[in-house]
Amino acid sequence: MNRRGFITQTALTSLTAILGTEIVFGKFIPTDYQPLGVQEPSPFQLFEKDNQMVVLNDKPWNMEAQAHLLDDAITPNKYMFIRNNGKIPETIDLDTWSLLVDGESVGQPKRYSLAELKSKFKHHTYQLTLECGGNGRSEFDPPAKGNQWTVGAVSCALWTGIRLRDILKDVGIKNDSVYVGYHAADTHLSGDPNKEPISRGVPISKALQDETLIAFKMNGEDIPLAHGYPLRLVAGGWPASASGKWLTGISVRNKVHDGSKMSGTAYRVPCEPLAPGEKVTDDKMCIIESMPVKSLITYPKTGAIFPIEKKLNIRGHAWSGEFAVKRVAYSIDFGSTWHDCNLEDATNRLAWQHFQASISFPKKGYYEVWTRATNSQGIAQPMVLPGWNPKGYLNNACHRIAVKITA
Ligand SMILES: Nc1nc2c(c(=O)[nH]1)N[C@H]1C(S)=C(S)[C@@H](COP(=O)(O)O)O[C@H]1N2
Ligand SMILES: [Mo]
Repeated sequence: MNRRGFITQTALTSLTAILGTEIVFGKFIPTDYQPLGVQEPSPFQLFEKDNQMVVLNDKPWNMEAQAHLLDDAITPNKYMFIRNNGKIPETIDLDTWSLLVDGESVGQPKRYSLAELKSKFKHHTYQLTLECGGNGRSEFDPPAKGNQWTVGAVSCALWTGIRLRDILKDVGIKNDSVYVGYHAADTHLSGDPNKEPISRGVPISKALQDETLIAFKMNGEDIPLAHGYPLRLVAGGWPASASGKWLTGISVRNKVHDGSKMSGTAYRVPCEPLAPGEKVTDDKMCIIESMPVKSLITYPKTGAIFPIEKKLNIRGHAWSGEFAVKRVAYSIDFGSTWHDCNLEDATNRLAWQHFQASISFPKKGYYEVWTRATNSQGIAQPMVLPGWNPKGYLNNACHRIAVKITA
């Protein structure tokens, strides 16, 4: 590493040779940063092909979108990532499907049929951001086990359902309620019927928010099977693992819910920062709550080539868990200087916000466009990787795309 913390001239010369064009702001590349254009497979080679969802695992099914597929303001069903911990329920009988509300903090458990839920309570629709806690995991070093999500495990669909709060009121909950845990109809990969693949939830304060829904529609239609048909908990802005699919039960607990994947390193991060690879004991791990501030460039697709005459209009989305995003800025010089994008307000709380910017490039060559969002608390995305943690959660580094500008 040289003293300035930037890449050496020798390294820059070889990168330029690989890219076949000048890296215009190459002197600003931080040491240890590998430009996107020289990674394998090359974004410039992939650009023409590759316009599909990417399957990361088929046992269980897990697939993610590519950034450019998430260009719509509202994520269409076909571009919504799928994250399953167990096996999708095989048969769903709508006539017998029911939701049981029980737990220590409920006096008398109560069971509702689907028809009762839909007729008894008022319907609400919100656009809600759901991002997997492990989105961005593939970048961590040392690597973390699990699905190697890049940037596409995030969605912002329209969800219609009833407020969890309204049901809890109907059942009647005690003053000692602490947490709401979900139970679902998917089955454990081991085949053991007594094991739940996942049973997480949210603290009572989150459960009582206006936007926390028990949903039966996604984008105006029945929820697709992979996304939780016929009933799903949706707690926007939190790790999507809190939003139980194929919902059959809600337990109102007088302590933090202790269902499957609520302990150890599952959906938990060190309460205090760790050195990469450092060991940590369970009692020093904290449950992930509101997701961190983040942005995604959805146009252009990484690997695009543009002529220098025209300005490049970039666009994308930004979100920040429970908070609003106040600023999105872009950089074309590896983070040395930043320029504001236009940023829209969200349609409702917990929905992502759209940004655009019009960029002129000083000369032909290789560039990276980076975006960085800052939330209402003044917290901005880190330029590269944030704190290492054993399961590779919460990578909210600036989004980066590679472009070539030609004469
Ligand atoms: N019942 C059930 N709910 C679940 C899961 C699951 O495996 N089973 N996966 C969770 C996780 S980890 C995520 S990221 C989201 C993914 O939601 P999606 O597949 O609809 O995008 O669902 C959550 N809800
Ligand atoms: Mo997840």
